[in-house]
Amino acid sequence: MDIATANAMTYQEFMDTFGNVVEKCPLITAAVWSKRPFDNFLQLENSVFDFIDALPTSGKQGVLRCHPDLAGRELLSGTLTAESRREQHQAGLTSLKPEERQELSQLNSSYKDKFGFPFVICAKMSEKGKILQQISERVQNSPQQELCQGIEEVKKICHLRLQDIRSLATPTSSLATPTKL
Ligand code: 2AL
Repeated sequence: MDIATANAMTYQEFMDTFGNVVEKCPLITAAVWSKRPFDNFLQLENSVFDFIDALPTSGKQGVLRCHPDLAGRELLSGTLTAESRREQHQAGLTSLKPEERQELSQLNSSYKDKFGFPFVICAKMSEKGKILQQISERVQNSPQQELCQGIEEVKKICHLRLQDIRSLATPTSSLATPTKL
């Protein structure tokens, strides 16, 4: 897809395409729509990041809370978003051994008890061993460090989701010249 196609989208098309670039935070996409036209995808991405950066602490915590646990309840019940399912699958979290799942579940709980939001990491840039190591280490951090780190991970996830959308073929329907009868 090219940026001209994104710029030409109606609000609904834009939401259907970009609504989940930040997990379960369509409000961010809805706000960014009014920044069109974008010169390029980097500018679109930066508009998302600027919105997140401008949020107060409670808003950033809210963004983190919209993320499902890794290998958590939603994965087991099949209720993850399509993007999240692909990411968790790619990191090997859909094929954990029972003892690995239990370890991650305990670490997820300890992390949430301490910080009040879930552990967030860009799963596509990690694999299960690294994720277990990272959560064990990051649970020792301060709340401020983890708020910043978690938001950095949200941005990495968003960057890769935007890349996936960009690599989609430009829909021919929006470019096609109407057939003359
Ligand atoms: C996720 C997710 O759903 N996808 C990803 O990369 N990370 N969740 C999380 N808690 O880190």
